[in-house]
Amino acid sequence: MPFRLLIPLGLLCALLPQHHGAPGPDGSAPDPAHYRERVKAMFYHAYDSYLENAFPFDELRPLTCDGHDTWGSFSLTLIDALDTLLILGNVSEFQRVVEVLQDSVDFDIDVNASVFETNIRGGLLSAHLLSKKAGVEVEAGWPCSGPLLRMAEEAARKLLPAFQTPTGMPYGTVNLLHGVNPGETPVTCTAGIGTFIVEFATLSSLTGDPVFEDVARVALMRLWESRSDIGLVGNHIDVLTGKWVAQDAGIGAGVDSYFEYLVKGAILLQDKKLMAMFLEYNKAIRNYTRFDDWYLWVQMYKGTVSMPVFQSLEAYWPGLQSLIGDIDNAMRTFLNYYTVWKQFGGLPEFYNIPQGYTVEKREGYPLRPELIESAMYLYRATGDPTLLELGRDAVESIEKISKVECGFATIKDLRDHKLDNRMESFFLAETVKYLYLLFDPTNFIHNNGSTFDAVITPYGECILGAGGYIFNTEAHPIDPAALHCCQRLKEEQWEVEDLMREFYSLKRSRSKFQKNTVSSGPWEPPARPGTLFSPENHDQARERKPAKQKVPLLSCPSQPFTSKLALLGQVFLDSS
Ligand code: DMJ
Repeated sequence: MPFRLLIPLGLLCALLPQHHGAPGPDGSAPDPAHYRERVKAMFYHAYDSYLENAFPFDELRPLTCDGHDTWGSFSLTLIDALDTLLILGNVSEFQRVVEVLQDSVDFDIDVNASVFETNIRGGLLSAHLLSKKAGVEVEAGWPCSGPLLRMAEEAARKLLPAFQTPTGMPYGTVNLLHGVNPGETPVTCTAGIGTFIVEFATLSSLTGDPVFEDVARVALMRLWESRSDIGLVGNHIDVLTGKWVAQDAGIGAGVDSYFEYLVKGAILLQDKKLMAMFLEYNKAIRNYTRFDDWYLWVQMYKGTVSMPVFQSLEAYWPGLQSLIGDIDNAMRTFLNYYTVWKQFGGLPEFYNIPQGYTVEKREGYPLRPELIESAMYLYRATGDPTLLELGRDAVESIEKISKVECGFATIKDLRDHKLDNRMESFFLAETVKYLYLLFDPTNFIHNNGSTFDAVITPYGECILGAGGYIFNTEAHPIDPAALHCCQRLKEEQWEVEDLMREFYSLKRSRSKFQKNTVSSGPWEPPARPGTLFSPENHDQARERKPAKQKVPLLSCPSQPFTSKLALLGQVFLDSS
């Protein structure tokens, strides 16, 4: 289905920032050194303002120069920005922040937090693994122990009650003190279920407790088993019944990082099964959703187009394609998306492809990283200077449109550059980091294995820092080598845990387990196929829900799906 883009309004061209940034010496490509400095200045403008005006709140409000809590109440921007400090070379500030976080962050709080966001935005695991490189004096036993690891583990344990469902797929929200609230919506978006394996498997490897990797794997398997006959997954699913509630299939909002984690989980864990799952999805996605190197939204059972829309969040896809070596397709899709950036000087949240214009109420650009992230990966793979040009355009645009005295503000509307009083934590965690890495070819993150650190741990010698870092979906790098540092410990502990599990499962009656399904009690292993996930148990689980909750509320962490419903009304809602 060929799409013809309409020519953008002349007015828009007048509003677009003009590029006066330094080109390369021959005038052909942007000068990386110049842009590295510009990106650093961007980071400190926002970071200093957060510390001065917003800390200890989660986020900076750049228009009113104050702060507010958004996703938790644990200084999220500071945690999210921590490893960017090291990537920018600021070891002293990294060390200072590690101290500050240990003294100030408390996860024992009566707050309803998004399970997905709390997991991905916590850069604690990465910071823990990078702390030696940053000159932090690490304790004996590191990287298998350490204060940041303990904090990451504590936060992750707070999320475990969400996985205690008949399907093993997690609720979207959990109270950090009390567990899952009674009456919590059982409808979670696909990404909110399938975006745990990178962090949770790392945590299991480092701590020796398999529970994290186990729950993440079960959730991934349940999604896989829930795909349609034509091989697609929908957008929201009921985690008690396993029934799809929103049946739009695509690669963007509500689904995105599920696909990302199949690939990254496969690479991190050298897990062929995860890669095989992704490759199967990839086939179905190409068959049903790809048109002229754009990706649309289709009905998951029929493959019919439900929304001919490109979403800003989808711009991670070319980067993901590059990770599986599909460079030609990745570049073609990247160039499609880059035309949209050029049209508006940013990526609108939704872009109607046939009309070649924004979608009503989704004209904003909250300074998202995805297109820059893809440029960074593709530049590593190809060295194509077009990718640096996107980086240059992004720096120029963001500085011109969104820079204010107290930071960088979300662009509410790319058509007139009105601003919103918000600076999401991913701006410092991802957008700035990927920009810097795009322009910094010798950054330690790009290490190709030519250097490494040998570390003596209580479990033997272990190699770290050799490169091949896997970024979680919030751009927190995980050193894959670290997963092998505590291996011996892990295997021994897992054997003991397996024995204990066997012992306790003999003692525990099934009815007692079911009664605890929505509780804040200690974590219990989720159901295996053919056990708790049976029609009989679905009915029992349903009976426990309050009667008034017949039409489940939708819960998606990064973007309320209801906005999309209101806008386009083309989502298949099945409340029968
Ligand atoms: C980030 O929080 C993560 O990348 C997430 O997966 C979705 N996108 C936002 C930034 O756009």
